[in-house]
Amino acid sequence: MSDTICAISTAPGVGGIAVIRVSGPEAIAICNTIFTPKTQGKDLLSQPAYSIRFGSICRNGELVDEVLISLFRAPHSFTGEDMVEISCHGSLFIQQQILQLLIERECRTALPGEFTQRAFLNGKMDLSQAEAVADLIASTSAGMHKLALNQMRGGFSNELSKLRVQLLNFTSLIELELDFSEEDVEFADRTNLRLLANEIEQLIRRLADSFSVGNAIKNGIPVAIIGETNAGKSTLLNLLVGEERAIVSDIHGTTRDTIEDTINLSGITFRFIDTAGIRETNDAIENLGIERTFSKLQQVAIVLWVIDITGTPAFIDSIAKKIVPHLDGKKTILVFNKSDLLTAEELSVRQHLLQEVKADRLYISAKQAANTDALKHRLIEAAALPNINSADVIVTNIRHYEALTQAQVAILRVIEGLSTNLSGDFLSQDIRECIHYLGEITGHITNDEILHNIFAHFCIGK
Ligand SMILES: Nc1nc2c(ncn2[C@@H]2O[C@H](COP(=O)(O)OP(=O)(O)OP(=O)(O)O)[C@@H](O)[C@H]2O)c(=O)[nH]1
Ligand SMILES: [Mg+2]
Repeated sequence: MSDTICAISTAPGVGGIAVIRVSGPEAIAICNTIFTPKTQGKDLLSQPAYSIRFGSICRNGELVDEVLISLFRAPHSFTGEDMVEISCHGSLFIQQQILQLLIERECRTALPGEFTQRAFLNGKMDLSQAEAVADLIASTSAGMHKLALNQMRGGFSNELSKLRVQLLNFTSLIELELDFSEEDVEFADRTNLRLLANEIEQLIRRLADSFSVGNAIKNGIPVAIIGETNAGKSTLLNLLVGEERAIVSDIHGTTRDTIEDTINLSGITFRFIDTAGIRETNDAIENLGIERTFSKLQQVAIVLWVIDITGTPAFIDSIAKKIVPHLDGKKTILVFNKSDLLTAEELSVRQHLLQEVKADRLYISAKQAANTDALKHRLIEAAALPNINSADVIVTNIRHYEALTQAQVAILRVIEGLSTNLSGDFLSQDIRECIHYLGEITGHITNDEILHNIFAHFCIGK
């Protein structure tokens, strides 16, 4: 890791200023060769850490820009290495010229996430904290922001690390017993081990359970828009997300595949899923779409069931027979659409439709955007996410969730093994497995593939 890397860290394009970051053993020396300080003699080599210097950068004798240089010295920097941040004017041309100068002086352009990867490898943060940096940058709602911030500041990984170390101590003791197996000694106190295993199991369970909330906050609460063909589902999706995401037509069976888009309502992210309308059809592709509708339905907690209110009661009942069995345990909102086509009197006659279905009901016109604010209100109520405060630990990352699930299986085997007096060698195997999965979360256990997958999704310059 001896090379020095550089990248433009501000968003691509023109801005008021841009920041170019340089990190590595030669960062200060290289930047010193392109920088002329305003005050003579104040070169970068003599610049103290955490200070800013004003000066100019020239290329081939021509002034490129006047810049500010912030300087950090290892190990007290983001990456843990010597670092320089060049703040220049935000012209694309200036940014490219400075980058070019750095590359000519043996700086290498950084890979996505490479600064953060170095921070991780230099022990400045653990892996789950590094991942939180990416989440923080990507956060678009108050909830996502808070969760990412918690995780970046240590979140649950500190706690997991401590328990992991305690487990490691126990396995070493148990493994030591194996060396003295003739003598029937017990170095590892089984009562304490049982207490620790229970504590770990409870923590893992709490973290794994928090994933459904964490995932909803991070990726949006999934809401399926379902119903008969031509009911106006795609019209409603377009209206909710504020753009023409799905094709709308008066032909039955227009939507064949699921279409998803997210919006933010009152700080909550919703992920709406428009689906293929339900009807009897011989069209193979449409039938695949309908199958997909039902499988999507399984994955959501909230359902918007759209009904063309001008349909006959018999028809509406026939569709209900197909849909109702799939609504168990879901928050359902019956959305009677196309109410613009009926008079108030006709509407009131239809109040009894689907009375037997346990759901909220609303009369709207998706086409005329009538009563849709009420619908948004109901959605916010239905979402009812717990308020997160800064002490809450909530898992948002599927990689962590999967590792937690595996760790839980292992620790449950340890608990079981302790109660059946399982021999030390088997016990230590299960403990080691749990240690392994906990280590995957914090980054004590990694391999190049995991690291690559994580950091490849970062922006360049972070
Ligand atoms: N009058 C009226 N027409 C509507 C309303 N909502 C949708 N429509 C019309 O109903 C037709 C079907 O709308 P879509 O949104 O494509 O219906 P869909 O439920 O997505 O249909 P499929 O994709 O075929 O399942 C279109 O011609 C829409 O313009 C409404 O509130 N009032
Ligand atoms: Mg549609």
